Amino acid sequence: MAEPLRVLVTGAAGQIAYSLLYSIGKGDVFGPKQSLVLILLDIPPMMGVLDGVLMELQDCSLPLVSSIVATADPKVAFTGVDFAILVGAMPRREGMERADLLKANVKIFESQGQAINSYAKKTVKVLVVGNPANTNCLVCMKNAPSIPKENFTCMTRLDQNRAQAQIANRLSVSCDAVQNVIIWGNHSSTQFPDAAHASVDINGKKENVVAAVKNDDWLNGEFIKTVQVRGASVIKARKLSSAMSAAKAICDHMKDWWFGTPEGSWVSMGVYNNGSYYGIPADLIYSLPVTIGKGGEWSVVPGLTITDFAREKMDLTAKELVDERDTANQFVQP
Ligand code: NAX
Repeated sequence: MAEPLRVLVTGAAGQIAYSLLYSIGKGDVFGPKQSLVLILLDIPPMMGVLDGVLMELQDCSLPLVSSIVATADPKVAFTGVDFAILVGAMPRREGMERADLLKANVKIFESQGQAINSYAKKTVKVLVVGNPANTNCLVCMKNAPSIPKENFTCMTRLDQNRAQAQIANRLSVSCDAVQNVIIWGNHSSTQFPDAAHASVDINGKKENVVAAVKNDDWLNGEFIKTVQVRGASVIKARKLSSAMSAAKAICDHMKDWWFGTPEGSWVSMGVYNNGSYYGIPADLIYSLPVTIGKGGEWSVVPGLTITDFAREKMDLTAKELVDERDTANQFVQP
């Protein structure tokens, strides 16, 4: 079996991690032949709960897991990691202003970026899930200058999966028959779920989704809205935020980053924008369609036609990210 990979999950005592750790441990991300050291980081008050998670993971008796480390010490957690999945973040509490939330998260992601810079492998790949995911990822990346910017991504795969499922349901096909739906921008209600370039396999015949759905009003209206507010709809119904589907999306994101995307398909990830993609302002973590090679290097899908309708939506979500970045910058330690 290959040398174990060191995989860190932060927020390990939380609800997403509870589903995620089992899936990673049984091989859903790195495959059935890759052994793993699982590292679980949470904050000191959660160490009792984390101990319970550790016991349960041990009791799952997972052959791929060579050892498990549960800790509140970032140095222990980040040392030598190959992958860091940053799920833990400061949640929005009642009465909390958006700026207060950003302030608390800037602090967390500055210090985690610095820990990555000091202790992780220089080849580490980082996925930020904790919200506001795009801006947290940007802050983290900026605090780890010794790691390539391309190694930092944030998760919009849950939004992609939601969009794919909505279309599959509409066309009564299986989810994997729908490919190449794009999520542009922020993992927030300004995101733009875009089906214009997506395809669907109907009885072995590939068609463009727009042609197959035959209802532009739905695609430009209800479809977009449903995906944009899906997280809030889950909270309203469950009184808790998405966890099972978030864990599945993390696995999908990481698996594609590890194995690469299949020929002819792309996925959406929040990635660092240097200003050369689709007229999006530089210096943002913005969700784009990417293909991923076998070594994990991603490339933005080039040459897609952007309609005026799409342009407006892509710019709106970019503006929100610029505002978030500018607010976050006020709280950056000098
Ligand atoms: P929970 O509140 O259940 O768990 C979060 C855990 O993180 C807690 O155990 C907490 O103690 C820990 N934590 C807080 N600060 C930490 C730090 N500095 N270091 C290590 N651990 C820390 O939240 P959960 O439902 O698991 O959600 C986690 C995050 O994912 C939230 O920020 C949530 O908003 C975000 N989400 C992001 C999604 C995305 O698509 N990008 C979708 C799902 C989810 O809403």
